[in-house]
This record gives sequence, C-alpha cells and structure tokens, in this order.
Amino acid sequence: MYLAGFKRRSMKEKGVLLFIAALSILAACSNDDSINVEVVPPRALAEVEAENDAEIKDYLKTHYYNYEEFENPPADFNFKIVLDTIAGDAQDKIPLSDQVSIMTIPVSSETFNLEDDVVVDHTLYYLEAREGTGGSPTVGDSTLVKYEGQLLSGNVFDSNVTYTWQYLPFFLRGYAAGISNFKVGTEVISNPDGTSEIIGSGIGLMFLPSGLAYYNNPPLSGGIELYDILVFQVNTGLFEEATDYDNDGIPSIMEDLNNNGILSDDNTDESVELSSGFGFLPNHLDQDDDQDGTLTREEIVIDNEGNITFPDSDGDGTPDYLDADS
Ligand SMILES: [Ca+2]
Ligand SMILES: [Ca+2]
Ligand SMILES: [Ca+2]
Ligand SMILES: [Ca+2]
Repeated sequence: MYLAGFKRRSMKEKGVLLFIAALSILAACSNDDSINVEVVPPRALAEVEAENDAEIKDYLKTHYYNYEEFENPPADFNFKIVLDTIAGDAQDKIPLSDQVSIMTIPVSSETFNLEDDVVVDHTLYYLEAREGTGGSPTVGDSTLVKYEGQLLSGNVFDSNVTYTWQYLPFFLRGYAAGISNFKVGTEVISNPDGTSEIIGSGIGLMFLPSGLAYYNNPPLSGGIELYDILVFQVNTGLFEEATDYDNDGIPSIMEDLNNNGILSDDNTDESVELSSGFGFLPNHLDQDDDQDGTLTREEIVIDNEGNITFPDSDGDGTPDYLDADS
C-alpha cells in the first residue's frame, strides 16, 4: 500500500527522517570508498506544478478511454476503464480532454517542507465513467473502494481488486479529494456462491499532479519517481457518512477547523503534545482535543436527532472542547 498521506511533521520526526535519508544514501554508496554525496534540493513547487500540468494536458489531448463500452456495455463487459492513444483506427475518438472535469486545490510549499513560503494552485483532473447511485463521501470519510494506481506510462504501481475500506485522511491528498467527487453505490447483494457485490457503484479516473501526491518523497518501492504524476482508477462502493474516526462525537470532516481539506494540520493542543513527547494527534484522531483531561465527547452536546452543539461556558469565543481552561 503506497498511499500514506502527508502530515505536518514534528521536529523530532524530521530528525528521524533525515537520519533515515542519511542511512539510505550511505547504503547506496557503501561500495564506494570515497563517498561524495551531492544533495539535490527539492524543486520549486510552482515550477513542478506547471510542468506536471502541461504533461497531464498533453496526455488528455492524445488519449481516450473506452467510453463507448461504458455507454453501451457489452454483456461480458468488466467495467474497467481502458486508456489508449488516439491514433490509427482510433483517430476519431473523443479525447479525454473533452470529457474530464477539474478541481483546483491550493497546495502550500510547507506541505513538503520546502524553503520558499508559497501556495500554488494545483489542478486535479477527474473523469466519472459511471456515476454511482448513492451519495459522495467527504475527504474525512471512510470509503469502500477498489483502486488501481498507474503512472502516465501505463505502469501499474499499486492495485486492490477487492473492495477495501479506506479512511481518506490517511491517503494522498489528491486521492482523497478526487474520490470526494465520485458517488458510491446504494446496495450490497449477496451472491449464491457466498461473495457479495455492490450495485450502482461509481467508476472514475483521476490524474494527480505530484503536488497532490508524493512530490519529492515517493515510496521506495513501486517504481514511482520524484515528481511523478499519478493516475488512479477507482470503483467507489460505499462510504460511512459523517465518519467519526476517533469516536469523540464530532465527525472527522468537522475537525478540519481551518477548512482546507487537510485534517492532519488541525491540532489544537499541539504545543502541549510536543512538549509532553507523547506524540502528535491531530484533532480528528484525538479524543481530548484540548487536552484538559475532559474528553471532547463530554464537552459537546448531541441531541436525539444527532445535532451537535458546542457550549462555550466562559464566553471567550472558543468552545469548551477546544478550550483548555473551560
Ligand atoms: Ca471525531
Ligand atoms: Ca491533539
Ligand atoms: Ca477529536
Ligand atoms: Ca475544555
């Protein structure tokens, strides 16, 4: 599984990563007596974004997918998206560029610990090959998916052919954001042979520029290179509406306090956690968000219909569950 999401790292974690990076370099050079390591600084976010975007646009103009099969599915059709070049017999096919939708996502250079303090808009391209019959998850929800990840070259680096639950905040930012555009199915049916399937699932494709994926920090295995564009085909089965991963009574998506679609950078008690040395739990993973010793669940009110209210007993504008002194 190569999809681990990014989070803002503590100094301690950065130290560990640097140490690991140093070990990797040493391992790579272990047969060479005269170690002369040239450290290449990460490239500028805006430059890579422009390069990636041009490459994706070019791909979308010169490729098509088997949309005709999706429009009139043959009896034995497996509902898999197949990409191919527009050429020869296929020269009249409609290019992907005429069929994709886009979403714009601002990415901070801080996400990748880059020196320059910039925010660069990134374009995510996605295609809904089959619309699901259910609703759409948020980036804070657990979603039941099948997926296949490949590079623009067509090389598959990861896939899961059976449905698996994914808590989207743990995955790549562009992947979670892309999935939130798709609809899921509505019904699970059991087959006589003991297997089950989901009726009406969504099938889609998305193109992630590297700033919405691994950027300069790809996994060590799988064949993903620095700044690679990733393409995911997904089949969205079901999702858990208003997923509350830490079970503190507040849906994860509502623990994205700065509303930027990244749940790992909201951590109300960060300074206390860093000084205690007991780890770093962003609010969506923290049952006591202000670390005042009273669980978040005890500091909010949920009525019989599930509506949540946030008492602010000292009237300072900060609700109790985020206020260490009330
Ligand atoms: Ca929660
Ligand atoms: Ca916390
Ligand atoms: Ca929480
Ligand atoms: Ca409190």
